[in-house]
Amino acid sequence: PSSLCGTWDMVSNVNLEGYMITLGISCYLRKIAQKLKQRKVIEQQGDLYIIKTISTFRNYVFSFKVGQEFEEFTQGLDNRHVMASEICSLVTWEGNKLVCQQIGEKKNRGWTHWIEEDKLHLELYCEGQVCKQVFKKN
Ligand code: RET
Repeated sequence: PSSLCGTWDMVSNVNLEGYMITLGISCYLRKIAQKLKQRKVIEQQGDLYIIKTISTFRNYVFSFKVGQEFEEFTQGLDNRHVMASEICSLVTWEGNKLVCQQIGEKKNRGWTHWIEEDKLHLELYCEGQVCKQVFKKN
């Protein structure tokens, strides 16, 4: 599959609001997050992936190895923690899609990244809410 690596600028962002509500993110933070043009920087160092969500307000960075469970702390988002494995995340390839399941307190939470027509697509989902984002190469 084509590489996800690179710097990607947001072109569309549908239903971030619904996704953030299911995560219990405050109204104040949701209003800020809505207005941000996010940038996604995806890097690969050997089998380690680093995904950076960059904005003028706050960044969210995490890293993982495909196929290896990892503990995630969604700092600055909904601040769910790893202690007692509240969230345990696992990223795998499903065909050309990079798929993450975030197993924890929230049901049916995760995301999927893939490339389609030179665009980076990201679907974020949680408890029936789906946020759909598209990024173009910077
Ligand atoms: C920002 C700004 C501060 C408030 C919120 C944000 C949301 C970030 C999200 C990032 C998700 C990243 C994922 C990447 C997967 O590859 C923009 C940091 C709420 C929802 C899942």
